Amino acid sequence: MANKCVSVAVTGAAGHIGYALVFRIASGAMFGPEVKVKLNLIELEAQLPALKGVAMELSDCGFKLLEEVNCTSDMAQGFANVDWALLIGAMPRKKGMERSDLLKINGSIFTEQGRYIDEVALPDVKVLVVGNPCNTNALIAASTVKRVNPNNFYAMTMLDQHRALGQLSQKSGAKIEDIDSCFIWGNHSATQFPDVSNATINGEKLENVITDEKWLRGDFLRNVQQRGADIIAARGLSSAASAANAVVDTVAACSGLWGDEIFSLGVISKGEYNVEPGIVFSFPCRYINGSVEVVLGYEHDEYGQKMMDNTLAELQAERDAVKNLAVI
Ligand code: NAX
Repeated sequence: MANKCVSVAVTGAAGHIGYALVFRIASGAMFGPEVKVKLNLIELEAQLPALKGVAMELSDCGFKLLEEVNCTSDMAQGFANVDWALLIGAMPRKKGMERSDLLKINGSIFTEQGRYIDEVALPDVKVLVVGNPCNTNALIAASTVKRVNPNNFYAMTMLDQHRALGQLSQKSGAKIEDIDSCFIWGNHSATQFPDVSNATINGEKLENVITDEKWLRGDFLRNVQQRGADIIAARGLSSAASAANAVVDTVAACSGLWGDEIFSLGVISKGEYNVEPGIVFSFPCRYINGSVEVVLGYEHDEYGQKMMDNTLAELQAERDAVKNLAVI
């Protein structure tokens, strides 16, 4: 019998990822079969009719764990008393749009959302930013808060980790469950560093199983970094189900449902691995004693350090751009 209830806000809930996500949350995939859920679905006003359709379908699923569904374009209502805020809605880059325009528009969206979350969400709310550029959007939202702990703002890189595992599994023939310790460092972008230097396959060092170093530093890297573009080229639409699955896994891992398993997550750096404090950077993380912590002790060789420096430089440039635009 479920007693506990978790309240979750989802922005962009009528979008592609939102539509692939909300049914899985309501089914219990995110918090387990013992926890009821209340969904606050937030959309732009123009999308409220479509969102109503999503709510109708949720009602038609007979989910036993679903306590309540609220649809709104009002953030004060949508973020009120939530335990989790999943920030998926964002302005996509359109043809002819400058990068600075995109950062400015998303800057104002995530500043506003951060402020509302700070005002009306539960004090220990956790926030997962998916809308791109997700690391810098998380930084923008976290920079607005006074009451909520900014360290509770995360950027999603679980999808990149899953993409890397898929590639390694296909190359080696090993099952996903037999591959360990492959993590994503840095930005959720083409500069990300999918790092296999600490990875194992069936307990054996990965580089002893996949000996094709040219592939590891070539196609593997490219396939993970460019997977989003490859999916768009194949499907004509961007990743949605796999992104939603990564949201489910990230929140589950950050809620302790993965035990002490290590996973990739963008968090505000406190200077770990010589990453400039304040940058939202993806590290190997673990849930410990009720919170998420960066796992220390991994080492990088010269190649790995170059990859780390490169992705950090991109994140610093994004941070400087939003600073120059007076977004933060
Ligand atoms: P869609 O365009 O299908 O849906 C976005 C929805 O958000 C739309 O329904 C729109 O009305 C809504 N929206 C826009 N601004 C809003 C606001 N201020 N408040 C509330 N709702 C708002 O995009 P979708 O395919 O669902 O992707 C959503 C975001 O995820 C994009 O920014 C995308 O780039 C990003 N992604 C991030 C990934 C990651 O791993 N971090 C991977 C997948 C995805 O590319």
